[in-house]
Amino acid sequence: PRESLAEGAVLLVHFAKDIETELAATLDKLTSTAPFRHMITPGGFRMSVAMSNCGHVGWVTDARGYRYDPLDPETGRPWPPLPASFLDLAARAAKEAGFDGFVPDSCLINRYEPGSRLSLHQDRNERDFSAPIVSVSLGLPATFLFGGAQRSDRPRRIRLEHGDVVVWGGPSRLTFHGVAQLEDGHHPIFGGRRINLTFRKAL
Ligand code: MD3
Ligand code: FE
Repeated sequence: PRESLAEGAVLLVHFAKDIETELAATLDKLTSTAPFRHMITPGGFRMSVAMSNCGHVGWVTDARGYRYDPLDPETGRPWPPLPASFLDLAARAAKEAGFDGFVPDSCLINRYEPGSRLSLHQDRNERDFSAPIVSVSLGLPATFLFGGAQRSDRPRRIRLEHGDVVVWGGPSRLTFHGVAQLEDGHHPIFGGRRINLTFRKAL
């Protein structure tokens, strides 16, 4: 089932569920190579969401600012490559939403624990806003905050569950968004956590 959230934004309900075991195993491998870490914002705050990346470049933040970096600052090594199963999932989801030929070069892996949140922001560190962003939710459910073109626009609350995939493109690409504080819970595969994969064409 698919649900239109706004112009250019499509929710593909439970789209990734049939490959949950593959995704979980792949995530364990990736994050043993490039471990989750809590990054620091340019303003000096530690993010409550732990992050890692795979792909040609990874999204990082530190005292120098936000950027895409080909090297993991923690290890000094390149990020692990995007696994074929990830590329395939992102391309299939984008196609389903009308973005044929989507080839991401970066995947940000976000890990939420109870109490973790992501405040309202825009994704604007990418070079080409005509490419969509594909996001995959795994594990505990979350309340996604979907705002407007202005930070002051009151956000809608959208429940995102295990296996849900959202494609954000066109007029939705630069909307303000965030994630409400994660509630406690237990998921049979991911335990007391939520993982979000965000596929982007950064370069
Ligand atoms: C709507 N992550 O990493 S993914 C992020 O659940 C981020 O971890 C959230 O926002 C998470 O930057 C939400 C959904 C998402 C991603 C990008 C968007 C929604 C978006 C860009 C434009 C509009
Ligand atoms: Fe974002």
